Amino acid sequence: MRDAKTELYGGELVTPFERPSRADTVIKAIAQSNLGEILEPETFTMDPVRAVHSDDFIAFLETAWQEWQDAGFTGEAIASSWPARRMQSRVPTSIDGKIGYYALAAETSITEGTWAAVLASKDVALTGAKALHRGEQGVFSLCRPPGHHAASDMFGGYCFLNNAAIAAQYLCDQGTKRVAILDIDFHHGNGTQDIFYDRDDVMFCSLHGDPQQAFPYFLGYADETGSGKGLGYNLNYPMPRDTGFTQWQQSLTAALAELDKFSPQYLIVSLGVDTFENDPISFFKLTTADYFTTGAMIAELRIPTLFVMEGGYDIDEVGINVLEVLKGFESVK
Ligand code: Q9C
Ligand code: ZN
Repeated sequence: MRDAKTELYGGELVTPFERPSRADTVIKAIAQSNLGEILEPETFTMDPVRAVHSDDFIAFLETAWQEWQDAGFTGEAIASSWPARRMQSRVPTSIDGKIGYYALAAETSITEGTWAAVLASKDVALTGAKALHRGEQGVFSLCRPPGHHAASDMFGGYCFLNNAAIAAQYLCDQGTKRVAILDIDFHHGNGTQDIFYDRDDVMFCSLHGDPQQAFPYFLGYADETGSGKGLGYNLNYPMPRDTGFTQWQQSLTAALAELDKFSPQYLIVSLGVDTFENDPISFFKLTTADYFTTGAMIAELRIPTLFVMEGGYDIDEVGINVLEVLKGFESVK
């Protein structure tokens, strides 16, 4: 399996921040703990993926790398043209045009192993959702690539298929009436918000860097509260540069109170630890100890919870920080 070698960052192609070693350090930290059994993912059908993403988008992702090579390009597949303001948004036939149509940002390259990794990642999320549905109280799905920026027909921000949304939809498809998604990644979960914006059966709450200053820039404001019957079921808590745990925790407390009122049967946590003080691409100031407190606060809801891995790019600390969230969650009995 070949991982992407290029991310467009600051005008240069650099080694992607979202890289395979992130998962290695997380699995290593968890294996050394005694949190519980580590399971291999099962393979699921595409049905729950098709319930969240459009058929044309799925088909695009599946063949993009082959089409890029067939076009004679020698670098990794990356978008450089979009349907911007007042332009037509018909889907072109050329891969260079198509990738721009389906991209929401240009940092994320597609390469040989992308589609296989993306499929494996959603299977990891679905395996976790199935375990939750069968009665587990707490499960962690070590997904990579991450998913929360992916919308029904858009990829970007290192995300292709929305793992948390697919897991939530799977639970709905099993007859669940109310699922909540709490997104604590540094970045706003624009994809998850967009997928469930007009629904009242899946509540979405996100704590994140103010979109005026932070990716994804064009979504994540506090006045985005849902539409139609989904009005009131989307809650955003944007926070400024240098936000530390005292302020962040106030937003978490507020979000947890709203989630508690919604009374979901299952909680899915989009777990990014790029809120860490030393994260190379983010601007919050959480410490390792804060992650334990965060996990314990989430556990106080006493709702069966699936943690789905999103971001976190300080490779040396991503494992311990994720582990602390899970240990904090497990500390509440
Ligand atoms: N100057 C996740 O954490 N970076 N994705 C844009 C802007 C994209 C992060 C750079 C960051 C995506 C899952
Ligand atoms: Zn992030």
